[in-house]
Amino acid sequence: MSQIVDARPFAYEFAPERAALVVIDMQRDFLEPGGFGETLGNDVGLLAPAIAGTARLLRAARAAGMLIVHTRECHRPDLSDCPPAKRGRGAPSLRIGDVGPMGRILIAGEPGADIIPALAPLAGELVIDKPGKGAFHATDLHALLGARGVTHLLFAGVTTEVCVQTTMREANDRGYDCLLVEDATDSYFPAFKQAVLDMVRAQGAIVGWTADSHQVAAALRA
Ligand code: TIU
Repeated sequence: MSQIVDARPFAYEFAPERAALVVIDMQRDFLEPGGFGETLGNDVGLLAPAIAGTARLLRAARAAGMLIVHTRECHRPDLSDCPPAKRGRGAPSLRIGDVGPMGRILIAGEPGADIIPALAPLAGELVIDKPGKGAFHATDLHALLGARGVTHLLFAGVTTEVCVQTTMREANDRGYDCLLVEDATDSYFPAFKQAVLDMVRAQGAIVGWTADSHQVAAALRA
Protein backbone atom coordinates (compact mmCIF):
# COMPACT_ATOMS: atom_id res chain seq x y z
CA MET A 1 0.00 0.00 0.00
CA SER A 2 1.30 3.45 -0.90
CA GLN A 3 1.87 6.26 1.58
CA ILE A 4 2.04 9.91 0.62
CA VAL A 5 4.44 12.36 2.27
CA ASP A 6 3.70 16.08 2.21
CA ALA A 7 7.09 16.80 0.62
CA ARG A 8 8.78 19.40 -1.54
CA PRO A 9 8.65 20.22 -4.43
CA PHE A 10 5.52 17.99 -4.52
CA ALA A 11 4.06 14.93 -2.80
CA TYR A 12 6.33 11.88 -2.44
CA GLU A 13 4.55 8.54 -2.80
CA PHE A 14 6.13 5.31 -1.61
CA ALA A 15 5.21 1.82 -0.48
CA PRO A 16 7.00 1.02 2.81
CA GLU A 17 7.58 -2.60 1.74
CA ARG A 18 9.53 -1.36 -1.29
CA ALA A 19 11.39 1.40 0.55
CA ALA A 20 14.39 1.65 2.85
CA LEU A 21 15.52 4.20 5.39
CA VAL A 22 19.23 4.84 4.77
CA VAL A 23 21.05 6.44 7.72
CA ILE A 24 24.39 7.74 6.53
CA ASP A 25 27.50 7.75 8.75
CA MET A 26 26.00 8.76 12.13
CA GLN A 27 29.35 7.74 13.63
CA ARG A 28 31.31 8.95 16.62
CA ASP A 29 34.10 9.96 14.18
CA PHE A 30 31.84 12.69 12.77
CA LEU A 31 29.62 13.62 15.74
CA GLU A 32 31.96 13.48 18.74
CA PRO A 33 35.10 15.42 19.66
CA GLY A 34 38.39 13.70 18.87
CA GLY A 35 37.28 12.03 15.63
CA PHE A 36 37.72 12.55 11.91
CA GLY A 37 35.38 15.54 11.67
CA GLU A 38 37.27 17.44 14.33
CA THR A 39 40.67 16.57 12.82
CA LEU A 40 39.48 18.43 9.72
CA GLY A 41 38.94 21.56 11.80
CA ASN A 42 35.15 21.34 12.18
CA ASP A 43 32.85 22.12 15.12
CA VAL A 44 31.23 18.71 15.60
CA GLY A 45 28.44 20.18 17.73
CA LEU A 46 26.86 21.48 14.52
CA LEU A 47 25.78 17.91 13.66
CA ALA A 48 23.93 17.24 16.94
CA PRO A 49 20.50 18.58 15.86
CA ALA A 50 20.16 15.77 13.27
CA ILE A 51 20.16 13.12 16.00
CA ALA A 52 16.58 13.76 17.17
CA GLY A 53 15.13 13.76 13.66
CA THR A 54 16.99 10.58 12.76
CA ALA A 55 15.79 8.89 15.96
CA ARG A 56 12.19 9.88 15.11
CA LEU A 57 12.58 8.38 11.63
CA LEU A 58 14.09 5.17 13.00
CA ARG A 59 11.17 4.76 15.42
CA ALA A 60 8.63 5.32 12.65
CA ALA A 61 10.40 3.09 10.12
CA ARG A 62 10.87 0.28 12.65
CA ALA A 63 7.19 0.47 13.65
CA ALA A 64 6.23 0.24 9.96
CA GLY A 65 8.52 -2.75 9.39
CA MET A 66 10.60 -0.90 6.79
CA LEU A 67 14.06 -2.03 5.77
CA ILE A 68 16.71 0.00 7.59
CA VAL A 69 20.25 0.48 6.33
CA HIS A 70 23.04 2.12 8.33
CA THR A 71 26.31 3.11 6.67
CA ARG A 72 29.73 3.76 8.19
CA GLU A 73 32.55 5.52 6.38
CA CYS A 74 35.64 3.57 7.40
CA HIS A 75 38.64 1.71 6.06
CA ARG A 76 40.37 -1.61 6.52
CA PRO A 77 43.06 -1.58 9.22
CA ASP A 78 45.78 -2.02 6.57
CA LEU A 79 44.37 1.00 4.65
CA SER A 80 44.33 -1.07 1.44
CA ASP A 81 40.93 0.45 0.55
CA CYS A 82 41.98 4.04 1.31
CA PRO A 83 43.33 5.82 -1.75
CA PRO A 84 46.55 7.74 -0.98
CA ALA A 85 44.80 10.80 -2.46
CA LYS A 86 42.16 10.56 0.29
CA ARG A 87 44.58 10.00 3.17
CA GLY A 88 46.97 12.69 1.96
CA ARG A 89 44.39 15.41 1.28
CA GLY A 90 44.66 18.71 3.14
CA ALA A 91 46.22 19.30 6.53
CA PRO A 92 44.13 17.49 9.18
CA SER A 93 45.49 17.31 12.73
CA LEU A 94 45.37 13.49 12.43
CA ARG A 95 45.15 11.49 9.20
CA ILE A 96 42.99 8.43 8.46
CA GLY A 97 44.59 5.51 10.32
CA ASP A 98 46.41 7.66 12.90
CA VAL A 99 45.66 6.97 16.58
CA GLY A 100 43.30 9.44 18.25
CA PRO A 101 41.29 9.45 21.48
CA MET A 102 38.63 7.15 19.94
CA GLY A 103 41.16 4.76 18.41
CA ARG A 104 42.50 4.90 14.85
CA ILE A 105 40.75 7.56 12.79
CA LEU A 106 38.06 6.17 10.41
CA ILE A 107 39.17 2.54 10.75
CA ALA A 108 36.64 -0.32 10.89
CA GLY A 109 36.34 -1.85 14.34
CA GLU A 110 37.72 1.18 16.20
CA PRO A 111 35.45 3.02 18.70
CA GLY A 112 35.34 6.13 16.51
CA ALA A 113 33.88 4.20 13.58
CA ASP A 114 30.92 3.02 15.69
CA ILE A 115 27.49 4.50 15.16
CA ILE A 116 26.57 6.77 18.09
CA PRO A 117 24.74 4.85 20.87
CA ALA A 118 21.52 6.88 20.48
CA LEU A 119 21.11 5.55 16.90
CA ALA A 120 22.62 2.08 17.30
CA PRO A 121 21.48 -0.48 14.71
CA LEU A 122 19.15 -3.25 15.86
CA ALA A 123 19.55 -6.92 14.96
CA GLY A 124 18.40 -7.54 11.38
CA GLU A 125 19.19 -4.04 10.12
CA LEU A 126 21.82 -3.76 7.40
CA VAL A 127 25.14 -2.13 8.25
CA ILE A 128 27.28 -1.18 5.25
CA ASP A 129 30.92 -0.21 5.68
CA LYS A 130 31.97 2.06 2.83
CA PRO A 131 35.39 3.39 1.87
CA GLY A 132 34.04 6.31 -0.14
CA LYS A 133 31.73 9.23 0.41
CA GLY A 134 28.95 7.58 -1.63
CA ALA A 135 27.41 4.40 -0.19
CA PHE A 136 27.15 2.73 -3.61
CA HIS A 137 30.87 3.02 -4.41
CA ALA A 138 32.75 -0.25 -3.70
CA THR A 139 29.87 -1.78 -1.70
CA ASP A 140 27.10 -4.29 -2.42
CA LEU A 141 24.33 -1.86 -1.39
CA HIS A 142 22.65 -1.78 -4.84
CA ALA A 143 22.56 -5.59 -5.01
CA LEU A 144 21.18 -5.87 -1.46
CA LEU A 145 18.41 -3.34 -2.21
CA GLY A 146 17.63 -4.98 -5.56
CA ALA A 147 17.30 -8.40 -3.94
CA ARG A 148 14.65 -6.92 -1.62
CA GLY A 149 12.76 -5.13 -4.40
CA VAL A 150 13.52 -1.67 -3.01
CA THR A 151 12.67 1.26 -5.30
CA HIS A 152 12.41 4.20 -2.85
CA LEU A 153 15.06 5.49 -0.45
CA LEU A 154 14.59 7.87 2.49
CA PHE A 155 17.85 9.51 3.58
CA ALA A 156 19.09 10.75 6.94
CA GLY A 157 22.61 11.30 8.25
CA VAL A 158 25.77 13.33 7.90
CA THR A 159 27.14 15.32 6.37
CA THR A 160 24.50 16.73 4.08
CA GLU A 161 26.72 17.92 1.25
CA VAL A 162 29.40 15.22 1.45
CA CYS A 163 28.29 11.64 2.11
CA VAL A 164 24.53 12.20 2.06
CA GLN A 165 24.41 14.20 -1.16
CA THR A 166 26.94 11.93 -2.90
CA THR A 167 24.90 8.85 -1.97
CA MET A 168 21.61 10.45 -2.98
CA ARG A 169 22.99 11.36 -6.40
CA GLU A 170 24.39 7.84 -6.85
CA ALA A 171 20.97 6.44 -5.92
CA ASN A 172 19.09 8.79 -8.24
CA ASP A 173 21.24 7.67 -11.18
CA ARG A 174 20.55 4.03 -10.27
CA GLY A 175 16.81 4.61 -10.57
CA TYR A 176 15.67 5.07 -6.98
CA ASP A 177 13.13 7.74 -5.97
CA CYS A 178 14.93 9.55 -3.15
CA LEU A 179 13.72 11.72 -0.28
CA LEU A 180 16.08 13.66 1.98
CA VAL A 181 14.72 14.27 5.49
CA GLU A 182 15.46 17.89 6.30
CA ASP A 183 15.76 17.75 10.11
CA ALA A 184 17.57 14.39 10.08
CA THR A 185 20.68 15.66 8.31
CA ASP A 186 23.28 18.28 9.14
CA SER A 187 26.49 19.77 7.85
CA TYR A 188 29.46 21.45 9.51
CA PHE A 189 28.46 24.31 7.16
CA PRO A 190 24.79 25.30 7.63
CA ALA A 191 24.79 27.21 4.32
CA PHE A 192 25.90 24.04 2.50
CA LYS A 193 23.01 22.08 4.05
CA GLN A 194 20.54 24.70 2.87
CA ALA A 195 22.10 24.69 -0.60
CA VAL A 196 21.72 20.91 -0.86
CA LEU A 197 18.07 21.02 0.20
CA ASP A 198 17.43 23.71 -2.40
CA MET A 199 19.33 22.03 -5.23
CA VAL A 200 18.05 18.46 -4.89
CA ARG A 201 14.38 19.48 -5.08
CA ALA A 202 14.85 22.16 -7.78
CA GLN A 203 13.89 21.58 -11.40
CA GLY A 204 10.97 19.31 -10.50
CA ALA A 205 12.90 17.11 -8.02
CA ILE A 206 15.90 16.68 -10.32
CA VAL A 207 17.70 14.66 -7.60
CA GLY A 208 14.78 14.03 -5.24
CA TRP A 209 12.35 15.29 -2.63
CA THR A 210 12.74 16.81 0.84
CA ALA A 211 10.41 16.64 3.85
CA ASP A 212 10.46 17.00 7.63
CA SER A 213 10.74 13.88 9.81
CA HIS A 214 7.31 14.63 11.32
CA GLN A 215 5.80 14.54 7.80
CA VAL A 216 7.48 11.21 7.07
CA ALA A 217 6.42 9.74 10.41
CA ALA A 218 2.84 10.89 9.80
CA ALA A 219 2.80 9.16 6.40
CA LEU A 220 4.17 5.95 7.96
CA ARG A 221 1.43 5.99 10.61
CA ALA A 222 -1.33 6.54 8.03
N1 TIU B 1 33.94 15.98 6.02
C1 TIU B 1 32.63 15.81 5.83
O1 TIU B 1 31.85 16.77 5.84
N2 TIU B 1 32.13 14.56 5.66
C2 TIU B 1 32.84 13.41 5.49
O2 TIU B 1 34.05 13.38 5.38
N3 TIU B 1 32.11 12.23 5.46
C3 TIU B 1 30.72 12.17 5.54
O3 TIU B 1 30.02 13.10 5.16
N4 TIU B 1 30.21 11.07 6.08
